[in-house]
Amino acid sequence: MKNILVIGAVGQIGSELTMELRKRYGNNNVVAGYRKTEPSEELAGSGPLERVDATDVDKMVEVVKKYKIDTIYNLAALLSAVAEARPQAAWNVGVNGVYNVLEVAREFNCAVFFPSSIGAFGPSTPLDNTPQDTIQRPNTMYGVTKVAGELLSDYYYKRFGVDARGLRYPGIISNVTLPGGGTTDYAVEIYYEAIKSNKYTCPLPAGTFLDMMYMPDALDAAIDLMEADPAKLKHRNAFNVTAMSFDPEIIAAEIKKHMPGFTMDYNPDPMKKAIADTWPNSMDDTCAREEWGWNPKYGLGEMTIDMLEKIRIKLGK
Ligand code: AKB
Repeated sequence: MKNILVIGAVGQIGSELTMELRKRYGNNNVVAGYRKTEPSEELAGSGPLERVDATDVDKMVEVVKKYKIDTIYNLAALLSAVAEARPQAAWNVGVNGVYNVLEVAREFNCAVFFPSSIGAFGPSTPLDNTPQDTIQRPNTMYGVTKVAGELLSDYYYKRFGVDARGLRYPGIISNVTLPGGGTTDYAVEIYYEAIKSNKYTCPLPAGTFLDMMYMPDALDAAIDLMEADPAKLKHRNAFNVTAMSFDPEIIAAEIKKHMPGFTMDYNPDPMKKAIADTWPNSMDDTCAREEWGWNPKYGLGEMTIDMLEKIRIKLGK
């Protein structure tokens, strides 16, 4: 990877991934591509910035040529709950956009990173210790687009030799950029609300177990996979990766260890509950561990200490 384009660079993962890539590969070698939301000063001031998105092929080609791009991280997507509210837009970004990126990659010989999700599974998938290769019949538009992206990535590698690689991310927890419209967002909001008001109303019911990961591990996962020796990759794409699995009761109890007065009640959001009920309780990520050395650093305990400390500083509390 010498010249990198991040599409979706102001999003939840994209904003931190762009900064991490700049740290590792040099500020001028990582182009931040954004669409509507204005980038932060840090993002705009630290390296090249272009208004380019996955649905605009001509602009993508212009940027790829201008910066001699050899690797595209395509982080553009509508998260699961928003995708249910706007399924046509979710298809456009999540399928047409992914196709456009792969086509540009084929033409200009770029490697591609595609983030799939636990959303690529569905109600008929085994929910416990979900295998790498298993039934995928999601019943959400988000899931449909993620399965399509996984299959397109495999196809472009086999048919055209495009070096397309990807992960199935669980819920990502970060103290920098807030997620927008995901089913797993509660696991970020709970920390902010704990610090702001010492209480939280959870939109998922007790007993809803989901895989999660702290952002530093999510960034390492993407970059390590793209750096992995291709000879060792049997799957290349759509790797299950997870760092922890918990339900709302467990994360609340972890916060209470540091904030004994913290309380939580429930007001389940029917749509988020319906989506979460079809996602794995916990995934088996053995293939990622064996094929490219996936080994997360943060569990729930370490993550909670770091989240509370960083958000306190951020909110001045
Ligand atoms: C969402 O909740 O939509 C995302 C995801 C798990 O893909 N965080």
